[in-house]
Amino acid sequence: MADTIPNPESEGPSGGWGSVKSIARIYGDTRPPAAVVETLARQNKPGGFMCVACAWPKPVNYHPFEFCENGAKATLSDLTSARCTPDFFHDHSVEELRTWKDYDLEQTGRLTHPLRYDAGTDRYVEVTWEEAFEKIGVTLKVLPRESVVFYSSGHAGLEASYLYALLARVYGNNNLPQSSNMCHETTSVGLNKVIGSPVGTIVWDDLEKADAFFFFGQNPGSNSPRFLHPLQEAKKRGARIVTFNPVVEQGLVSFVNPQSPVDMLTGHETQISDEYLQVQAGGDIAGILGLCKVVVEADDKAVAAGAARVIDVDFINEHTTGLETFISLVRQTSWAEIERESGLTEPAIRRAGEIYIASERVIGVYGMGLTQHSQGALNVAMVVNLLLLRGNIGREGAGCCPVRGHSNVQGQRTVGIAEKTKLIPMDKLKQLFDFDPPMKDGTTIVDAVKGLMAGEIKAFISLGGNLVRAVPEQKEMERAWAAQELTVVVSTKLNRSHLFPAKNAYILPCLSRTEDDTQATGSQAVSTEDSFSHISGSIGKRTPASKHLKSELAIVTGIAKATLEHNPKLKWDEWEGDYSLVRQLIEFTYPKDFKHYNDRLFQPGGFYRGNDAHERLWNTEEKKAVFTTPKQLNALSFADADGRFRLITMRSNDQFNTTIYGYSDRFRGIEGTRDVVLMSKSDIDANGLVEGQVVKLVSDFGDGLRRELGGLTVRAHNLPNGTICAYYPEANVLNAIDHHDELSKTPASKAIPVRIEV
Ligand SMILES: Nc1nc2c(c(=O)[nH]1)N[C@H]1C(S)=C(S)[C@@H](COP(=O)(O)OP(=O)(O)OC[C@H]3O[C@@H](n4cnc5c(=O)[nH]c(N)nc54)[C@H](O)[C@@H]3O)O[C@H]1N2
Ligand SMILES: Nc1nc2c(c(=O)[nH]1)N[C@H]1C(S)=C(S)[C@@H](COP(=O)(O)OP(=O)(O)OC[C@H]3O[C@@H](n4cnc5c(=O)[nH]c(N)nc54)[C@H](O)[C@@H]3O)O[C@H]1N2
Ligand SMILES: [Mo]
Repeated sequence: MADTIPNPESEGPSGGWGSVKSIARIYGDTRPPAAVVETLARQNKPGGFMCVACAWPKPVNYHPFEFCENGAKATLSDLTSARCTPDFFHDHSVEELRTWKDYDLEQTGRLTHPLRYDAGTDRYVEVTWEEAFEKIGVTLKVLPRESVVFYSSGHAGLEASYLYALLARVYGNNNLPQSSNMCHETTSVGLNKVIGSPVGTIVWDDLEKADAFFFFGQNPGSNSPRFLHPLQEAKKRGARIVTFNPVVEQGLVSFVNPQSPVDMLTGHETQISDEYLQVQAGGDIAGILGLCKVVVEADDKAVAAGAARVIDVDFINEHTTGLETFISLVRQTSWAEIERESGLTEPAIRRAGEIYIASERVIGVYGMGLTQHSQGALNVAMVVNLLLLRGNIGREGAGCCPVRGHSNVQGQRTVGIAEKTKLIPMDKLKQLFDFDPPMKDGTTIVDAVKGLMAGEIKAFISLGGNLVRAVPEQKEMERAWAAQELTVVVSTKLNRSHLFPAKNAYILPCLSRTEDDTQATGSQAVSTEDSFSHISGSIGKRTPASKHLKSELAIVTGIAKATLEHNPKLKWDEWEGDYSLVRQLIEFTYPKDFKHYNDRLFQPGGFYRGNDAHERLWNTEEKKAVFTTPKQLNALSFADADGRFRLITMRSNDQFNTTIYGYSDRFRGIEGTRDVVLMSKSDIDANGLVEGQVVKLVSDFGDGLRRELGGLTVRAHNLPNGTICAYYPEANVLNAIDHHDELSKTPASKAIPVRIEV
């Protein structure tokens, strides 16, 4: 057992009464109608609706309330009684709204009417759907095809997403970047490179059989709280948990199950992590190399003693390539180098390594703490190296578990929202719809932002999201966004991306997944894919927030009809009237993944679309799983220098990305403000600062551009020296667009080089 982890800042364990209070506060704030409990009870169950927040899987044997603090907040915020109407926009100019905080924009409530920007009055005004679609179509028709981007955030269901990708391709490009370009693109590209799977390899049963979980840079307590239930169960049966994270995250320390009356009454806490390694930001490559060194040393001893091998020799011989060069680097690298680059001690890494060796079945879990770095793909490859050493992929109770963000972010990629043409069965599309699909790769988010800044991108359609607020280079992005010919944002709530309108700008308000979606043939279901590649149907029952809302699918078909030339194979009206026809198209396009799609839509726990790596079939170039020899020992693109810090941009449990529900980060003990910079006490002292002092962070990327964020109060926090934290999205102004994962171009949001100015 690890020493007790000092976490004086936290208000107590994650889950528990704190989470109930925190949900109740949103409930109070957002005043949902009385049937809200009934709605929450239907969340994530067969025949119910699938959570609008994250992509954590839905178990077959669900709890009475299969939702968490995070999901409940997202649902309640969709069910708010507050309405953001044309009258509101009459009262507030866009210039004025730009001075509002993200939280205040969110509080205006659900958007109710389609809106058009009127430059003369600097206001959004009501517009009919017919006029909006027609004007959007007119503008799109004359623009060069390459200059238009079709962005999506991972909310929309598989049906709308499939048609959205089709719209872009028939229009004439593959410019289909997605929020995962800022998130798990490192997985889509990096994991795919080494095991031939762009997604995680485990399923629910594996969670129940694992002997150990190794967490790298993923924070289940805030970001996927339903994960804490299987973790709690795992602890009860004696599984071990090891965490690599610079920040002591409460959900990885202890948990009181808010779904368990006994736990709630007795305050019974489950200790989560057996070992908590506060690696410095960007230090995981060295840290994991250290774990591998422990394994290799133990294996050498076993060989010398004629004992059973520690590495899985049979698996490695049959299934992998690259072990020798990797192992020789492991042997060459000294513990002194590992300690320096990871910020961890050899004994701490040894204790974690011993747990790895002692555990028959291990799951490697990771999130943004690994993916959002300059060498994010190398981080991911290192987790795979560790797992491969003992055959921990493609075996019961073992595997690789990247935890996805948005509820359908993985699924949107599965059904064609992708900028890379090699991922798309273009021949099938040609056959189905009788057109010549564009064969040139489309743009990633990084390239789209650069294209915007260069004036090459003229129009952005956004199916959800808040791109202007979510990307690096925010100040420049706001200017470039507004300089376009056309912006169309399909949204449920007002956000900052709406406040930099292009010459022609539209806000198109859509239904939430909790709401009834009635079309020509009756009430429609949609579907989503979770982090374990299971697909579940979802039916909303709530009365829509406004009678003027359209479903995301109907908005896509509306734009398509107004923009594309007539083609009898494109039956937008029929598809809009009956979503099961779209599911048939998806099944035809992706027969292996979506067999009997309509029949299996409501299978409890969702239906599994399979994963070759789970079966030890490796779709890599080498047709094997690949050991990667790291070319450097940290995940950074810059060297340490005096006064330079590695800035982590962090999320609280009181936000969902750019949506800020409140100012209570209770797990970290930060209340009433987000304008803080967290530092270790010794860094505060060493830099001549005092707690409570207000400072400015300045980008130290080295390209000569001045990027700064002021007004941040210094707070002492339990952190490794050299690593500091500030909140995302506020801190996005500090990141440079060229600071991204080398392989996948995912912005490096977790170790931004900065200096502190007073
Ligand atoms: N409540 C809530 N839930 C969410 C979201 C939200 O904003 N709020 N967002 C959703 C989305 S889109 C996503 S992608 C997921 C994100 O969920 P996560 O993947 O958990 O993302 P983060 O919280 O950004 O970062 C995860 C952890 O990485 C740690 N970390 C930072 N740098 C490093 C490093 O160099 N090494 C290591 N080992 N750790 C590091 C941070 O301290 C943090 O605890 O959550 C989803 N769920
Ligand atoms: N510095 C820094 N930057 C980051 C990150 C980080 O950790 N640090 N994380 C990155 C990550 S992981 C991600 S995923 C991106 C997120 O980037 P985005 O996905 O673009 O942003 P969100 O904040 O999730 O989008 C919120 C908006 O979506 C709309 N919305 C909500 N529900 C629905 C719906 O059902 N349908 C539609 N059409 N719209 C809806 C609402 O209008 C809301 O304002 O940000 C990235 N940026
Ligand atoms: Mo994400």
